[in-house]
Amino acid sequence: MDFKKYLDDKKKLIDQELDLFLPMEDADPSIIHKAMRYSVFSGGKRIRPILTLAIAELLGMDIKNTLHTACSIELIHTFSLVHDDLPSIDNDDFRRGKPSCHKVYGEAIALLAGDALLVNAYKMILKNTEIKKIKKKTILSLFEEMTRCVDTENMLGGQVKDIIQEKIGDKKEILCNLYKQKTAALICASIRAGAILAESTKREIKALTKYGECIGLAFQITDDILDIMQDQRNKNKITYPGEFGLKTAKIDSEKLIKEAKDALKIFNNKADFLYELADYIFSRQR
Ligand code: GRG
Repeated sequence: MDFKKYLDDKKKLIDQELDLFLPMEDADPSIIHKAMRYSVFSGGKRIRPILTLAIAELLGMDIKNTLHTACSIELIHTFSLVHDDLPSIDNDDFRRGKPSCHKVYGEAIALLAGDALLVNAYKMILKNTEIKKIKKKTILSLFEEMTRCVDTENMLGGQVKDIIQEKIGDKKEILCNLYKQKTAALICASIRAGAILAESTKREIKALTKYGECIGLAFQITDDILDIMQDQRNKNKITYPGEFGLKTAKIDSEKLIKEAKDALKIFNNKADFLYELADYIFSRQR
């Protein structure tokens, strides 16, 4: 398969759908809508929504019926980045090489734009009610999946741990738990959302969850490795390569990628994209 073309084609579909769905820039009050669109269309790779589409497609679902759910995931991702960059959290002036949302629109508007992106993620899940083929029960399961992912047991809790920097206990365990909550949870939810939409079997969802957990953890370790190699490291933060060295971080990340691929065995040769994506996560440059 042409992996790059697959990514590009799916990214276009996702961007079109997000553009159709998000309030127009001039809708009153325009400043928040400008801030939301600025953050959504600032050059993200769309890995998470592409995963939702790819899984649903793998399980036999028509891609056009998966776009609302995929875009909802991207809106949650963007909300988390806007809030993460705020001066009171990570205080990052740049995101994807461009000034971060609060640098352009101010802290108060960036905070509210993040809130609005999260609310719009839920609105987008609700849009699935317009698709006859999607059962109400499935939409409820999607709500449950997203809520569990954002809640304090996952992203919000991970973000809190990132701020308070727990020091008591086993360092590897502390860091891996934080990464699972902060980063892997949304990657895993993107995958599980595709499986939920396609009404997958328990065996399929178990295998895909394992795949998601492994690539999710590898994704954050690789992100930290790239921070060090590209000299963008936050020296106040404990990270996997910072604690255990670049070599160990690379070895452990590679092990996770292998574990992820092993989980795909039940799909025989149908999961080409997922194998390639696992390799891409480890070898990407950003
Ligand atoms: C109330 C602050 C608050 C929030 C929700 C902020 C938060 C909880 C969670 C965020 C956690 C976070 C920022 C994790 C980092 C994940 C990560 C490695 C992001 C980069 O992902 P890419 O490379 O980004 O897919 P692009 O730019 O391609 O979209």
